[in-house]
Amino acid sequence: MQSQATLSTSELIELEHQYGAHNYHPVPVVLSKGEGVFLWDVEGKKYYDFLSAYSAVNQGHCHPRIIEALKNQASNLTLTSRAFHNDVLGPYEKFITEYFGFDRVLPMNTGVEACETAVKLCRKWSYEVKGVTVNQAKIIFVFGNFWGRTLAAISASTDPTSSRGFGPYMPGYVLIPYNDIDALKEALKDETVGGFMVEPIQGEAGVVVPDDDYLKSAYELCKEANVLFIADEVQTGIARTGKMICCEHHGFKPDILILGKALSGGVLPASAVLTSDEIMLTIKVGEHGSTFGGNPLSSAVAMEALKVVKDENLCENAEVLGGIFRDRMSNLVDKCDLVTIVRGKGLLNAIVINDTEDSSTARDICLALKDKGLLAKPTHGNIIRFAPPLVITEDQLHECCDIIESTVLEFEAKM
Ligand code: IF1
Repeated sequence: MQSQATLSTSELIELEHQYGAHNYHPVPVVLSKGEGVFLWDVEGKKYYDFLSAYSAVNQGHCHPRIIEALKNQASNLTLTSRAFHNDVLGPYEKFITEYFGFDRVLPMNTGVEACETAVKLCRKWSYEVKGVTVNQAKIIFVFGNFWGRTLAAISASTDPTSSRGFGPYMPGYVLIPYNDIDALKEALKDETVGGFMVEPIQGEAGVVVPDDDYLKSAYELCKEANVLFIADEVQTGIARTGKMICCEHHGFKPDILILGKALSGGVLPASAVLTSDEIMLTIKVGEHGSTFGGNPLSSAVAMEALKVVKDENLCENAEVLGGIFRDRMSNLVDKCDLVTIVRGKGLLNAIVINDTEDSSTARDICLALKDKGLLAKPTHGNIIRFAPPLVITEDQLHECCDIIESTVLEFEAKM
């Protein structure tokens, strides 16, 4: 076998095909280096990253300060388990709760683990504080939600691709349409409901942005009904939409905040659930946990990753450059028939391709973008999500808009 360093794109893809599960259909590029907004493939070709590992690399690939924090901690202590204390967890818990303005944090690893933790907290609070009959608590989710791949998560999914063939499903879930305040009002009449869990912008569903007043109205209805508003900000959080958390755009703080992805700057898995004393302390000793949850390495990395967000003004950059991006894409909508809609907030945006969901057009455009040095991936057939690292400069953004515009126009000309 040749040394790994000299294997070609096709040889490396073949290894995955032969020895790995076939649960993905990646864009045919094999990356070997990342720095800031750039990625390089094994043949040395350079790309702009317009996916940011689904908003996990908001701070840019291999941010030097975050890598330094990783190296320093890794050479001291990586994992104690929670059977013992360590000298990083307490300072991290103080830092992150003050950073986001909550009483307490429960650290986990992946986004779905944090979301399941939020579901468990909501159920426990429903029984011990709200007084719902034990094992009868319900949680409201919305059509088009995505919060991970576990059985609890896919039990809430309305996407057959996520859920088909994995039943039976978790009970106690109520599904209502997204962005429909009357549907929520009706569902909240059920006094066994303990929580409403929602993404402020639906990422996987295709960067679906609700009406401006939807989230605040939903929050107020939940308050009136003594129901917890649970914000899944795994993808929208940590400056991605132009605020530290997307709920900030709407002037409220959720009862439970779920973070993941960019919490570690994409360096290793780190997620967190933040909430009040009343809610968090319903989970008692031995009732929840994780081998790696809150480990010294991810805690040290997460603190530095969050400091970088503020020190480099990534919220402001996302807000300003996101507006420029949508203006440029709106010009493209005016110039062609192929792109019908641009939508998003901050640097979480998407264009909708004028074709059916099952068409290959969006993927073919992404392949053409790849050839021009920009990496993006379609979501749900005819939608292309554009989410570069938040460290992108205005000049780089315009260069990327030029690439997107020329690629789409050339693609349309050939149709
Ligand atoms: C895949 C999608 C995005 C998330 C929100 C929780 C989680 C996610 C809002 C769970 C994870 C990831 C999962 C990853 C691809 C990516 C994704 F396409 F799957 F749906 F971003 F839109 N809440 N999203 O977006 O976090 O457990 O993955 O750390 O499964 O392919 P996780």
